Amino acid sequence: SSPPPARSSIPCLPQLPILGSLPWLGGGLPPHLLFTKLAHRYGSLFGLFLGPHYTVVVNSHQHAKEVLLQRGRDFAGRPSMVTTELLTRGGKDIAFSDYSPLWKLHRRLVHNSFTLFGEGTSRLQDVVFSAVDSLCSELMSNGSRGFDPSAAVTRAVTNVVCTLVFSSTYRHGDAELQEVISYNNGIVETIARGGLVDIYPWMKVFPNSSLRKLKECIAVRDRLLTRKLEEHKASLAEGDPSDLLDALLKGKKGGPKSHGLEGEGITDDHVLMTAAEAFGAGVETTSTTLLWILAYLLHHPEVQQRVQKELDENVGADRAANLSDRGHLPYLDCVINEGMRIRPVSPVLIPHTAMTDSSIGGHAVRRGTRVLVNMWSIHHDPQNWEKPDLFQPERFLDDQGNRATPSCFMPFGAGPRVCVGESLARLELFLFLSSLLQRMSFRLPEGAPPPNLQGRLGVVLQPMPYEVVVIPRPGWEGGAR
Ligand code: HEM
Ligand code: PLO
Repeated sequence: SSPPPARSSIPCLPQLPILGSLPWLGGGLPPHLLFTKLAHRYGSLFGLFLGPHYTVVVNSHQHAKEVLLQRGRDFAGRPSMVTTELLTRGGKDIAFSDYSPLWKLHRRLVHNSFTLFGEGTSRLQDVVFSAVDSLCSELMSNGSRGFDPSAAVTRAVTNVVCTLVFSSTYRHGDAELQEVISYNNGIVETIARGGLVDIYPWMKVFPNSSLRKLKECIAVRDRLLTRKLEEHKASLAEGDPSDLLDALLKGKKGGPKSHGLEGEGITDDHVLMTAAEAFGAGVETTSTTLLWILAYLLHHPEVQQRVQKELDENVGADRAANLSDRGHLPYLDCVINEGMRIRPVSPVLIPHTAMTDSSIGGHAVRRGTRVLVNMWSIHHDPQNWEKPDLFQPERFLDDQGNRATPSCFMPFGAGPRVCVGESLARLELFLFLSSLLQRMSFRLPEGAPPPNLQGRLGVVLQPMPYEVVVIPRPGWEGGAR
């Protein structure tokens, strides 16, 4: 119905009706690797048809900056997808909702609430500390036995998010906590098996059983969150909000009228979807990043030792590291950055769309075009990084030993759609890793192979399961101080 998109001179893969470029995509590679390979053949900026949808793929950091920053507004739209429409009640969330004045207001409200609860306050730190204490004792309870750390890490991160969103803290084995974890796992398994880019929509007919499971998990999620929401409404008091739900309920009262918006503005549905998304985004990404970093530390014991030396020299063993130590722990920051560079959990970000006619690299791009930013290829481009496939945290230090962050490092995206949880995530990563490495060392179990680093793409890029042995460091045998 709509006119064919202007392809101008962006090189484009061949296409057939209905199938689009599918026959030329080869078999099986996940999108970030497939696009990196195609970029060698077609150039770093190329187009293809995903079914009927003309899609431009950006593989260089210059073009990524145009799309995300310089013309960020033009490309701040999101395409509509069947599964995410279900997940978000038709886009009443932040991440999958198309650009609109209401989305902007909503995003700002969420951002302000995060600032209130996380960034810069000691509250988040206390919340993380208590989660870290139980994580440490849980990890150490395995003695010298090898075990898969992922369940414990997920539980700890989930606990942090539960406290921030609705002020609940759970003990190990709590039924409600288990419910949150299991519905979340169910959604993760069914929503996007090969990333958020549906490359093979025509072959991979979404099986009915998956759709049923997705709907069931969403129903469990909604029941739990609705209950929390009602409790919060009933107890909403004057004064400072005590968690994200409180803050959203209060912010919502500011109302759309005062912002000159038509319609109903921010509704209960929006509040609910935001809470749900804070969980999904907060848990999957942060726990996966932690597991990637642990996997690399098992491959590089010398890096682990250097972090521990930095902690010993700047914090000591008498107290837990805290946020005020961050400035004195540059190497730990480098390890975190290098982990997110070499294995970005969201390797092609979330799909963007052009909201108006615009351009990339001087080539015209029509309104409605989908744009994928391949952060994987930017983070592995030998023009940006020396030996990009090696794990070398020092690359984030300059000659004087100070932190240096190259502008082609964008694990959280950039511009109007940049991750709203970035500071929260960085805080959590810092506090979790500093506490863990201060208290214990991670080793491979006797005779076990080091973790497979290839990764598998679900809704995020995850490491394959692996096992560790933890060894308490002197003074921390009991897990906590
Ligand atoms: C979006 C990365 C943690 C909430 C994104 C995007 C990336 C990203 C790449 C998409 C940017 C784009 O499409 O251009 C990460 C990483 C994290 C992390 C690497 C941790 C290591 C979090 C946390 C939260 C969060 C802790 C919230 C509690 C969101 C939301 C969006 C988003 C709501 C959608 C923003 C929008 O579309 O406007 N994140 N994220 N993220 N993230 Fe994160
Ligand atoms: C994870 C499962 C949850 O139940 C729902 C959910 C909400 C937000 C999504 C998240 C899932 C996966 C990771 C996403 C996040 C938004 C940003 C984040 C896609 C599907 C990124 C960029 O990785």
